[in-house]
Amino acid sequence: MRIDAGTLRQVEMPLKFRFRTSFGETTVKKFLLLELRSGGLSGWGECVAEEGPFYSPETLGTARHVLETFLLPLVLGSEVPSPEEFETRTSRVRGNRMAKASVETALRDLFARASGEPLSRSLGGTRAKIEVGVSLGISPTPAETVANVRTHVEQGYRRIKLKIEPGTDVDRVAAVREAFPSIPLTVDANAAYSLADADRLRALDPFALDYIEQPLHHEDLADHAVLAKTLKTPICLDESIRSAADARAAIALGACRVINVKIGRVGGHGEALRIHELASKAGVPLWCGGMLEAGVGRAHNVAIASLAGFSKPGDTSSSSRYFEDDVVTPALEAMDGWMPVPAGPGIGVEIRHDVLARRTTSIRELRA
Ligand code: OSB
Ligand code: MG
Repeated sequence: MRIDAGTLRQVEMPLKFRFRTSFGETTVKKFLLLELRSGGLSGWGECVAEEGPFYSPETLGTARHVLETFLLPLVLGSEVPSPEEFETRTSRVRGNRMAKASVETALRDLFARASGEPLSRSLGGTRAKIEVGVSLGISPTPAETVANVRTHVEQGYRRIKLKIEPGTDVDRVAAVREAFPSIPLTVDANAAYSLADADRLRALDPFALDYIEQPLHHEDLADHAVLAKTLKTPICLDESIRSAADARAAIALGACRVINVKIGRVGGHGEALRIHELASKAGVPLWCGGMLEAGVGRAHNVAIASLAGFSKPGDTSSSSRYFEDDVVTPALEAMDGWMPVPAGPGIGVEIRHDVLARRTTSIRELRA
């Protein structure tokens, strides 16, 4: 397809809740939204880079710079025979995976729309609905944590994940376990611990967590492998897995038994598919993580999570949990913990230009 033109917007949407993690707090979701046009069709990609370099080294500013200077010129005004061709053209650009993923996902949407096929099917997805859980930020007290869990259990979410940090961990998990003895429960430390805290992490073993997500430093596979030997609870890696090569190394070292796949963190659907292939062969279950995405990013997550290897509930909860109104229609909503996979062409949702116009804070038209 010839990529005729595009639009790069910055969009800002207030969150309905404060989302606190071990690395910071978010109250307004700010993101870049990329539209690529070919003939009469548009393909959409959402960049998940955050304002500051705290979850990942990328930011809104670096992503914009890399997109405008290095990535978009390789597709605008050019014949792009396949989404994979974008990966080939940009293979000498290192890192900057969230920036890359926003183009790659927009191309995947565009190509799937052109063939009239749901993106889920073109990626090899087999499920008509996906099982979803919810990621709950750190609350001020154990009692508030339990109340928040109760709300989401009542809404049918099929796994609850609690954000933790050193000192705000065992008390929360103990309180939630006491109130809900048998719900699937996990924790996510966002790399806030070190091996010196191993006793604190082992103190979580009695609570039958499905896994502990990213306890240690984002670059330290070796320490995760050491920790894994002394923990009963399986380790799931998030930040540490930036590519299929990272996934292969982590599995070979015994650093994790579960992987959280985020399309942005790994650079696009293509790399997510390579992780899916190797993890499936190794018998390592996957689940689809989230970055508080708005509708476009959420729809891409739902598409990849429809593949068989995504066998645990993901963080792709209902849009209405996060936002008053979303930039796509129909909004992506779970029912009783199951999210339907859209059956229409591409990501299967349409842009709400009224909402987009209200929420756009900058706009740049892109031409060859
Ligand atoms: O570590 O999974 C994470 C959000 C922003 C950055 C990192 C993470 C998260 C979440 C939220 O856990 C998942 C979601 O609801 O989108
Ligand atoms: Mg995480």
